[in-house]
Amino acid sequence: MIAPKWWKESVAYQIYPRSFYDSNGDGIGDLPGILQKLDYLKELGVNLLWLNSIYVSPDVDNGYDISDYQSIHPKFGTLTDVERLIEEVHRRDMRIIFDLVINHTSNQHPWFVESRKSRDNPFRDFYIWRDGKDGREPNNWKAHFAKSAWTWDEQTNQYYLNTFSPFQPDLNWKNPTLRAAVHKMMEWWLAKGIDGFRLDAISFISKAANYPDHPGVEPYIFKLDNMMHGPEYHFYLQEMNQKVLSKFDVVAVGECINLTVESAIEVSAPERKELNMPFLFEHTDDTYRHGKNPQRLKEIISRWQLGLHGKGWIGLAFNNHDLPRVVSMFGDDGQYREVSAKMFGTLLLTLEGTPFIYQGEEIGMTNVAFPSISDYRDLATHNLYHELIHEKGESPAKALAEIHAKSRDNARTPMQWDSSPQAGFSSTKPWLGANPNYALINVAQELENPDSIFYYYQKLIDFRKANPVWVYGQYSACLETDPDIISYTRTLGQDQLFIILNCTRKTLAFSMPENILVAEKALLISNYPVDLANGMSLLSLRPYEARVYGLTILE
Ligand code: TEU
Ligand code: CA
Repeated sequence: MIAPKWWKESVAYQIYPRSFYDSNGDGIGDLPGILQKLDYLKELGVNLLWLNSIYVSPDVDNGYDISDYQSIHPKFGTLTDVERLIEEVHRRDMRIIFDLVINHTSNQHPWFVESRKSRDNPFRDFYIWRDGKDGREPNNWKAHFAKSAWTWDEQTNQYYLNTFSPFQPDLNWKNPTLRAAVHKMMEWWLAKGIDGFRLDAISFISKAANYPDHPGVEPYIFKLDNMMHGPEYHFYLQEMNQKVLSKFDVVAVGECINLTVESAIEVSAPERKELNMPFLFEHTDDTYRHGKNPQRLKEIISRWQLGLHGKGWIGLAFNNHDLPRVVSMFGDDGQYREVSAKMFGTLLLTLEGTPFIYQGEEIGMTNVAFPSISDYRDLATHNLYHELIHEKGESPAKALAEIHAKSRDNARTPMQWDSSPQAGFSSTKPWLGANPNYALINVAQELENPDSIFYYYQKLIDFRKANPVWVYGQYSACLETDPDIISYTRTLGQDQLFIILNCTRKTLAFSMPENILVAEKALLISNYPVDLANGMSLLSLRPYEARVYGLTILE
């Protein structure tokens, strides 16, 4: 039996505040806007909110370059707004976790301003400074959003390490004074009543000893191996747990990179006292890089469900603020948008692991295709466009097509509330254009349609909150050899779910697994009308058809 925990039983919802709801007409989502939409989230049924970074920041990377961890960027509101939001969330029996970006700060953080002043400044060792080697950077590491992971600083004639961009210098976690300062800040937030953190890019806080070159010949190489999971990684997580997290009833969700089942167990096994769960990314990494492939998806899902059960825990998501929209990347955002959105919602909410719904996923929001690169705001998007054209020699048209498929701005267009101008998100031009399809895809429309994606998610969430087998049931794969169908059971005591999902736009016949005796009356939820008279035969699935049956195992 898996130890019951509130964060295992929660259904989470990720809010990207700057795109959620603009309450004061400046084109940017804000905290009072979230407050005004709490009842919408309560109606959906989610009970754990994750807010992306809202701290003071020069906003080079949309708040992932923090210059004050304990103040709120004025565009989002004030600390009083935060305290009010925490209170209102708790009053609705919901919980709220904040982002924690502690692998790096902004280059305008006072710590870095001091650190770069002189080599003997008290804050020098809050960051990672190195001499060049043979007149070049200390090694050949490439950054996520820039050519090199090292930036030359003229004030003291040394390089500093920046895993992401020159505006985001990496903190030096080897320095116990730095770690203590981070712990103190974390405790300050937890004392305000938030229910935990999502730890941004946490894998990178420990690098390979002495920052070795990546093997290879190009001047800069983007391989993550040496940049993360270094020798002190688990010590830092155990120390953080022991000094901060263990003092509160909170959840710590790690944005951990390149995980295996084994390394996920290492960070989430309760007896290791590190994090509560990492996010699963293997499925989104695979589809992002190699395109849709139900067979690979089902292999990944199965391996993780079977490998983690009873050993560790995982956060599940099919999209977030860094990824394309699930219905575009995994499903079909054209003819089968609604049924494929519901199908992937069924997959998300019937697996073991805490499900994270990303804002707009519950109404089937899609990727956007802006006509020009100048319509995009994301630092990574502009960096990718530049690299595609100037390093890979691609045409602007081909580069823009790649941007359409992969840009992080696909997930950051304003939440589509209704069909009024700017999708009802703001009374003025938003910081990032609204997806033109907001006239057809919006919350108002969904709330009027009893068969909407919203109400389908609401039903799945209700089932999950009411039935422990949805949370704790042992996963067992079915129809494993079928390349187009993902099917499995979840079993807890005598309760059993049988889930079957057509991951394609084809109509598929299948044979019922021999140990599954299903009567139509056992059907709990489906994304197609159940119409036995007109041919919804038990043994064939329509495009993206999803079914969940509730069974009782007779002794
Ligand atoms: O994302 C981390 C991130 O971009 C990497 O995990 C990347 O996805 C992986 O290394 C594969 O390339 C977090 C935030 O979610 C993102 O919005 C920030 O831009 C980034 O960290 C820097 O803080
Ligand atoms: Ca605003």
